[in-house]
Amino acid sequence: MNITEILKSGERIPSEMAYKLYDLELFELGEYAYKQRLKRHGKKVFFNINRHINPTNICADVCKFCAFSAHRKNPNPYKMTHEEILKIVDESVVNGAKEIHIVSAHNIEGGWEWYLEIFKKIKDKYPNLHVKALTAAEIDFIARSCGFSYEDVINKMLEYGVDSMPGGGAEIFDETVRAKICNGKVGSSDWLKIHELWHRAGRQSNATMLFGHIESRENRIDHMLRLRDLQDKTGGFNAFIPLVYQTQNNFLKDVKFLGSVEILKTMAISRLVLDNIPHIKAYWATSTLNLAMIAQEFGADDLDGTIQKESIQSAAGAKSANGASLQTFLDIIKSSGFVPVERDSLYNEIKIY
Ligand code: V47
Repeated sequence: MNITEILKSGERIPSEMAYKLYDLELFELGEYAYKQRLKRHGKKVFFNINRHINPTNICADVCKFCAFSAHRKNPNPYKMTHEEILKIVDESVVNGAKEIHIVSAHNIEGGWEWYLEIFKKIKDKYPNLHVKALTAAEIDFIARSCGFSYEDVINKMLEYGVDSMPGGGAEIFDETVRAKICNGKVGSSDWLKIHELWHRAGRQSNATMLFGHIESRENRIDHMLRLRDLQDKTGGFNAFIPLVYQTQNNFLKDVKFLGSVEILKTMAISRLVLDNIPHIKAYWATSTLNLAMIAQEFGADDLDGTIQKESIQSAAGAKSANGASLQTFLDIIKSSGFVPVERDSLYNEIKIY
């Protein structure tokens, strides 16, 4: 069978054939990806009411794509106290947040206790608030800095109340590209190993892919296939999140903005290749809300959340610093002919609007 026949059949795309997907036209890819999306989720567009908190931007690593960490293009270092974090959590709960998404830079001043004890404080005060926290990159950093095994850190996460893991730090798994863009950060096989351990502990997580910088199309397919292999083993990934690289205030030179056709092709291909991951998230902070809505017709079914405050992508040029309102989500989803569905962090439906 050739690639079009495989897509028509709806069978799994063999790994070697997945590399041919980018040769197809956007609308052909979109048609197959949309069919898959409709089969799984109908016309529902999922989102949650959440708040992102980034407790520090002082980072031991120097990822070239990052504009968030404090460096000479962003000379504004900060580190929050637990009291400051709790105050933000209090405000977020008042504003209706059901999930707190906490991701930090790599900063061991304060020890592992500073990273983990805040989760216990949040859960003691708000037992039903979902804490999505600690990327595999942070877990690797804490383990290396404190002489822990990955299992040690994961056991502490379970003890201190982390509910699920975000998908950050995956970047691009290809080792050559990785060495160029984020040398010294968690390696690809360790990123996958940490998620595997988390899944084996009975918990769920997401997986990201940062694209649109110096990676090739082949690198993206390879990234998706490595995730598909792990998901076959564990089933623990909820969502795949292709993050569109934002180009400002960082140290990756000569990168041209990808353009919507390539972004939508990548969304569609991820829906087609990742036949075992239930959700494809068009993270509106990196794609814009408009393109994230168009992506709903090219395989995606989720937008992430209202966020309230966003620091990582907006530092690099995205227009996401102040999040989006619930009403904005409802208006754009409905006017695009889809059905807004507020979900919890694990994709249980809370309200269909
Ligand atoms: O891993 C850093 C990315 C990620 C840039 O799990 C950039 O639900 C674009 O992982 N342009 C952190 N992206 C954010 C993240 C995330 C976001 C939303 C939802 C979830 C989830 C996870 O941000 C990092 C990195 O890949 N990032 N710099 C940039 N210039």
